[in-house]
Amino acid sequence: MNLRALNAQGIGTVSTVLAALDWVYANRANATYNIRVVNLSLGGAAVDTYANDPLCQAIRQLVNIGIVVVASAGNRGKDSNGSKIYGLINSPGNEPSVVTVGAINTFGTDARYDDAVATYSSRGPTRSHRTDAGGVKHYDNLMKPDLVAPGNRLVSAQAPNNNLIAQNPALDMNVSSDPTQEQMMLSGTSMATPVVTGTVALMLQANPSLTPNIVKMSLMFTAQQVANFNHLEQGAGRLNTEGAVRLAKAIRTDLSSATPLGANLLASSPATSSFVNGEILRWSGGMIADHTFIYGSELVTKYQRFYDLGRLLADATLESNGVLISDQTMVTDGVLISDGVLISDGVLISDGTQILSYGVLISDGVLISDGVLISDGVLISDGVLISDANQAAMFANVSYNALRYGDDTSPTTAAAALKRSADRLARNANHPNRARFFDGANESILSSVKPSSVERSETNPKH
Ligand SMILES: [Ca+2]
Ligand SMILES: [Ca+2]
Repeated sequence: MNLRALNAQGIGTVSTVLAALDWVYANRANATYNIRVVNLSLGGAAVDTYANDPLCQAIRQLVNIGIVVVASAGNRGKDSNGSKIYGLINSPGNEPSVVTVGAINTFGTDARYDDAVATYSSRGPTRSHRTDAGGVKHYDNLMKPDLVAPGNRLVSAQAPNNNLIAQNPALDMNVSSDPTQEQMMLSGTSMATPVVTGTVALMLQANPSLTPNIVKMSLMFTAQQVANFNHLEQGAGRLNTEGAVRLAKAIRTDLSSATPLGANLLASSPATSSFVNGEILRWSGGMIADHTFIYGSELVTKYQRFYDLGRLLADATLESNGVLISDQTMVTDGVLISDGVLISDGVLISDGTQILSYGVLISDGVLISDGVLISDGVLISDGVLISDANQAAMFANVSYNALRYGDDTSPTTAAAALKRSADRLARNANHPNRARFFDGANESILSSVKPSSVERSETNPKH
């Protein structure tokens, strides 16, 4: 279904997107449509807390009735100088129940060990907020994105009379003289998002009984952590379609809100790694839940209360004296909460504990030593203050450039990424259980699931 929330220039308003989401809700029982997943390759500046954001509210309504909603993180991961920026996840990517997708650069190779998070892919935490009666801002500070997927220089369907092509002829791949068969190249989290949405469709085809929270957990649990990027950049890791679909097939089909906490989740036990193009992809084994990373095999071996419709993954946790602990009514004892991320007065901090298995820390890698700090309401990058008005204009430009040009995929750049990941390659090379499942070609096929290219945009619908 293509609900055309954006116009031919890739621009729409919150109200047009809301109308589309309302249409999905109104048609929820239509067996002919059988809508199970919604792709939102769009977004605008996230200002109001998700609790008050009408897009987030409309999405929550869909998720609560069993529809998976996938949204792009945004293309505002750097400023016009190329400096890394945190805290500019778009709305509705700031909604806790949505699956928020960032972009990776595959460098045009099937191999995954050279992959890197795209420089422009928006980074968490979410900075949407409410202001209390005393004028104090309270930030959502959710860890986002939830995962990342290929989104850099993807070639996919081109709508006829395409405005982007008219303005940027170099994006035209000229693969056919038939305008309805043409293809174009685009970059950005809007391209990465339908790769995840296509995977969700495959998961629900394999097991239609999955709740949105089980789908979201499975996407993250099977994701492969990308070396040298933290959770605020890559979420739980890189999409692993093979693993996610295999896990979906292994999950029981008779689960419901009547299923007791701790009951078997699996009908059969899948291996917790994947083998793709000769590489072993170790599953992350956990999931992002609002303010932390939660992990443990019981996420997939036992039914968790927060898998029910109407729950959030973050219902697994409670905050106690500024520290997140597990909610024993929601989660089994074998599920653990990373102590690498704490909450203090609403601000994400890290106690320096390693929370990614490939040696990336939040505290030493990014928020401190990169010179990127997050203070109340204002993003400070390398000591440069960016005013809100300038920020809007600058990021509109940065986002458009990301869409058109993406990141460099040259061999030199790829070689640098390869070097960073050489240790992982060494670990993977001699694994005894190597096999082929998916490769880069399959990713291209999945990306064609999205609607016609002309309608996707990172344009801010609120301006
Ligand atoms: Ca690659
Ligand atoms: Ca053409």
